[in-house]
Amino acid sequence: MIKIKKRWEIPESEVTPEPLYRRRREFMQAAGTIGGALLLNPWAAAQASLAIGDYQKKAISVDEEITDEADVTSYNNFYEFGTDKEDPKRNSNRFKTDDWKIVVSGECEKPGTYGLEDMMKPFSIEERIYRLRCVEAWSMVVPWLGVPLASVLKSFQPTSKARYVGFKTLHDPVRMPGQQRSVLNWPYREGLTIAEAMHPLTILSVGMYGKTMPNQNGAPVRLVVPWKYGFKSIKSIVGIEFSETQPRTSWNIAAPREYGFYSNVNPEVDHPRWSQKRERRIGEIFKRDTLMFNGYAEEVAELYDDLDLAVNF
Ligand SMILES: Nc1nc2c(c(=O)[nH]1)N[C@H]1C(S)=C(S)[C@@H](COP(=O)(O)O)O[C@H]1N2
Ligand SMILES: [Mo]
Repeated sequence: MIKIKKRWEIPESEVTPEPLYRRRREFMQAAGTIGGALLLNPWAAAQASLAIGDYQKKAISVDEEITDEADVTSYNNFYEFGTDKEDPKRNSNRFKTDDWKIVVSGECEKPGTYGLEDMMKPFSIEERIYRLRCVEAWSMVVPWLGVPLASVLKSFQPTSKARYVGFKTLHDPVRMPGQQRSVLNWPYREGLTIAEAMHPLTILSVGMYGKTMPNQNGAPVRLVVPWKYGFKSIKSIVGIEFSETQPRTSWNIAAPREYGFYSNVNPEVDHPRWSQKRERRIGEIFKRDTLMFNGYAEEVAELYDDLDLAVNF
């Protein structure tokens, strides 16, 4: 059977740390020998080997070099742990994400409270590796581990009234000390149209660099929406709500003139206070041109055929 790869997918052998890859092959062989009847939870298996697998930067880039892991995990925006780029790493080291629950509500047939592991159980390791560009004033290329958000959302059976999906971060000022100050209207909220949420490039991510998600990057589960500015990729998700009307989003509430609902990467539309034409790739000295939809126009431009992107920024 020949599987045609989408251009953002990377062969698993190229991004999987060697020990994990070998263990997975052994696991597959073991599963094969007893007729595939092995009742091993692939999610648990992935977690176990990911914890062991020391990511070796073996990941050969398909078209762009992966950003240094140390940079991606030490230069962060995560206001729940402070507003400086160095704060999230420093202030999140004791954040516990055991027994994580997600409340699913609104326009769907299967609302309820789901444990993260149960939610992820149906998905195999093969679905979990993506290397995507992410962009803001800085940009990076990260090997995310995750599943298409669409696969997860479909399991909740959205109704025909579900035109949007809203997301919420944990609100717990004790565990997330940054929430003791009202720099944003807590909890952090984000949203997507149902078409954006169902797009195969929208990822529900549980890890990076062959490991479980570091706290500062949004443990235990976050969105990755690679054709949008970074703030759309909400971290530490505890709520998913299907709705008929457009959900409110934190940055739009905070500064509606500066941050619209769509927030697609668009070098042609300036932020009111700065140009969005160029970006600095972390680890590089010179800036580079920012691409329309962060280089994913081929995949996502059709979602916006009917929209004036200067108005719907
Ligand atoms: N809950 C929550 N999610 C969040 C943020 C935040 O402050 N809180 N910051 C956003 C912003 S502004 C960016 S640029 C990205 C940064 O993700 P990274 O630290 O993994 O690079 O996370 C986004 N998700
Ligand atoms: Mo950001």
